[in-house]
Amino acid sequence: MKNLISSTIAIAIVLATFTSCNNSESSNGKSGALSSNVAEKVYVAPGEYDSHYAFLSGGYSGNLTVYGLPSGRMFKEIPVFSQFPTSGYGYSEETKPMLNTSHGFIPWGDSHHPDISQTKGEIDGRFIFINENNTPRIAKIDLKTFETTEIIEVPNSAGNHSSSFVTENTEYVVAGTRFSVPVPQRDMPIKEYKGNFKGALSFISVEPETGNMDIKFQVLMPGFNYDLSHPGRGKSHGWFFFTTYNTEEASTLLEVNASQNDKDFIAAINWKKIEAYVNAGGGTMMPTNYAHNVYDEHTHMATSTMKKEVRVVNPSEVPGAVYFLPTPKSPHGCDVDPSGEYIVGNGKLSANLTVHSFTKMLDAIEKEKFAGEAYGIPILNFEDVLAGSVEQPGLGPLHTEFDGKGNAYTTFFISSEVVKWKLGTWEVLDRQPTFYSVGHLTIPGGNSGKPQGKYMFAMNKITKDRYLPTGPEMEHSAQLYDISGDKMELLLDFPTHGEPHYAAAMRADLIKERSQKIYNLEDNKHPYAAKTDADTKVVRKGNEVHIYMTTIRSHFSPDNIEGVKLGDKVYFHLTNLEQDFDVPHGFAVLGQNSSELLVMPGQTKSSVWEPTKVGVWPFYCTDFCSALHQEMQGYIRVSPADSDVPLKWSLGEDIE
Ligand code: K7E
Ligand code: CUA
Repeated sequence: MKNLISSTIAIAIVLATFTSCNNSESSNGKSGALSSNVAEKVYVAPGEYDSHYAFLSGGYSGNLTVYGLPSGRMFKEIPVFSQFPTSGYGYSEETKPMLNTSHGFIPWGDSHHPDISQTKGEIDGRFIFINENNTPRIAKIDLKTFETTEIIEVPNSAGNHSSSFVTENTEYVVAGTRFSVPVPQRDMPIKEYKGNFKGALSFISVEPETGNMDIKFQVLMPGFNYDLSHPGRGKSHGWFFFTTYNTEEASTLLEVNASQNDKDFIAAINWKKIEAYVNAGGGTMMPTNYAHNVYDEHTHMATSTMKKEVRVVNPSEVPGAVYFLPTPKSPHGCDVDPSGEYIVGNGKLSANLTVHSFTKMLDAIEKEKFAGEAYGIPILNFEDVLAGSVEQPGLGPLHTEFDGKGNAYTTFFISSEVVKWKLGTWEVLDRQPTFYSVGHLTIPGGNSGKPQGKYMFAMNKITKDRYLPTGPEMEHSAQLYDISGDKMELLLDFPTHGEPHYAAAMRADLIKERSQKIYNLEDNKHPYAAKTDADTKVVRKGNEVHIYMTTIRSHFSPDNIEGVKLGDKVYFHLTNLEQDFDVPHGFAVLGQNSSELLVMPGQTKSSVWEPTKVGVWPFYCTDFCSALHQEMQGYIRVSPADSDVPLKWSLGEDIE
């Protein structure tokens, strides 16, 4: 492997050198002219805007990062599945419920595939969804506020990887399981996996107006690994496609035992048919447990509800809804072209890239030409559904995206390159090295019927020598290419955060116009909000002390508090009275272990503090908000548990 990678790098460097010399327009044969020409293509002058947003999954950071293209500048990290002290997400009383699951409070996640909501097959920029792989969940981020507003746990799933991809009107966000498990979970010998474990494919409905998610049904499939998925679109709208591996149903040493079969499958699911069955009362309600967490932007609070049952459907109940398309060999990515006709199976261990035809698939189903069946699910003949194959395009294909002009772009992990090829003729048109070992790639509008051409970026697993070293670990690296011409042109390297398996990107205009500037203070329905200084107070309820506090440049109200005792649980409820764009205030008190808070204009956030020592402790604003930000501070006095210091608070006068 090491040798392979180093020789790949050597080839890559040779190729890169060759390319630069070749394209150079300068008379001295050096690449200066090329560099400045390329620099112009990614240069966004100070104060000007990027043309595209890119949302990169954070992998094991559990979050989502926001970038601008073509500059590659990072704008924001949106906390999703992980506690985030930068904003207080997952630490504040309001957001803790977002991280609740049937396994209790889980402070982290492993996110892989963001996908933007769609209307009529086009990206609409309303919401972005992302999966959590480890403790299966799907999150929704509202692109008006760039806040995570909903997280739903996915029961009966394990390794929620073939997720989260949306259908062309966002009817569903779909979540498939990578690991099959006993369904329902129970104590049983691992060696009885084969034939007994199940793979749940979950169809989570998205309410058109509100975006509210609900698990409509789960299809309980044979115990394979469901790796990636994509929706049908256009003519194949109503179907969903999942790659599988480990059709051998091995439970140990999968690197050998799951690579035995010459072909695994792409599972084709006619979800419209199953939906109709379910709407007519079909399926079975199965007792289970999963959390559904919703953030309300008026109360500024999240609530977590435990759901008790889920509807499951066995494929045998709905004849004609599920088929298997033989696909060589342990396919990873499952990608559908913008027309909906071609389904690309990226066989990791296959020499050729296999492309299936949706039309041929329907035809073979119509004629009932089956090669056999697996657990009652018909298997189609490979030759009957094959549209064509790209012959020996590279080594280790992982993922494919499309430019909407009839071209496809596939990443090759082992040969470290992106290969452009033509749909229909299957000829290779171009190849460009990546640095190094590319995983996913993204074209804006990638998972839609209307890709938004021009740029493609590759997300690479190994960074090595691309930047100044930062110790043994380097952040992963992305490479931006211009794909508007016949040949791909490398424009830019930029570092990414965590492991950005996949990214969703789109033109900036739609999101930019809808972006919210403040929360309206009048609409604030938080039960502990103080909307004017007159509403501020301190209330004791047994050993709980609730401080209703406001912030405005440049003070807290109140800023002197006495009467708190050891053993008290002190809740600071901060309402930011500002109504100007981008003027948050922060809050932190000495010894606080629940993280600071960053409170947006018009918002209320709460932090709990359990003082451990008697004394007079300062609190301050953590965000440099004005020329007098350093003056934005106060004191809270903590007395012994048996003290009789009365509860008092003030601003601008001494507590007497
Ligand atoms: Cu990294 Cu899509 Cu999780 Cu391939 S996956 S690389
Ligand atoms: Cu408010 Cu600094």
